[in-house]
Amino acid sequence: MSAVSLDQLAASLDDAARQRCEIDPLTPRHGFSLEQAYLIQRASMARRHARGERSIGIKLGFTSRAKMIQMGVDSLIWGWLTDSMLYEEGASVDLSGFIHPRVEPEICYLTRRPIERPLSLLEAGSYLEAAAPAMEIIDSRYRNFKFTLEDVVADNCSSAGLVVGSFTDDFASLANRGVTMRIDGHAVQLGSTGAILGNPLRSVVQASYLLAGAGLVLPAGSLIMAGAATAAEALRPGLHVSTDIGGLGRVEFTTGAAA
Ligand code: OOG
Ligand code: MG
Repeated sequence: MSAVSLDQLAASLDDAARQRCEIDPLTPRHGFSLEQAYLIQRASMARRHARGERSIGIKLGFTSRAKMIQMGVDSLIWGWLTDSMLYEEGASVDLSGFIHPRVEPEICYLTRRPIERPLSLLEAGSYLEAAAPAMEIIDSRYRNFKFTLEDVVADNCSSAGLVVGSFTDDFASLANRGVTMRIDGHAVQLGSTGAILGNPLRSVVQASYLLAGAGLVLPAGSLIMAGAATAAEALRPGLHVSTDIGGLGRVEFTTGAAA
């Protein structure tokens, strides 16, 4: 770790996100540990909270092999979601707020009880209220979307946006459902919910372990994004994007016209 403080690294990532300006990965110059990366993530969230943003839940990353392979990393990670990242289903998303956004198909869970300890797979369902088809809009603050595991954790796991469809409380059997993401009607990613840790409910189990390890409690009414089932696709203006998930239905949004 160089003389630059974790707070300064958090500030450079936060500024990059606000100015929509990509930066070089931090680890080659500042070499920090995974533990320090989560401290940088927390410090960058503190800056968002100071500006009035509110946490609405968490996201898991790299819960599928497709994502690990696409990004060249091999460990599960987690980050924070805030109210400013949430887009209405069907929204027109203005891409000028992003650097080089990508979209990926996900499942979003809504918690019913506070998650305050590690949960088993059998217990996890009773901590949830509902599930919805969702898409995450990720946007790395790093040049060319290239990073190490520590870099991406420090960057709040590329969190930038999420679009969540209608919730259903009938989410008990989502272990092996088809996932189709379409851009302008063309299927661009096909997969299965089974690609997410074999069963997306395992993302909730993993989240419970990660939260407990960090000494945190996730309040009832929080969102948990389970992680992408497939690789991500680049976004550009003027697109219609949809994802269909068996048992959950469709979620869609458009990207605003080019300026
Ligand atoms: C990191 C975020 C990974 C997922 O669903 O696997 C992620 C990235 O790909 O930039 O959100
Ligand atoms: Mg994701």
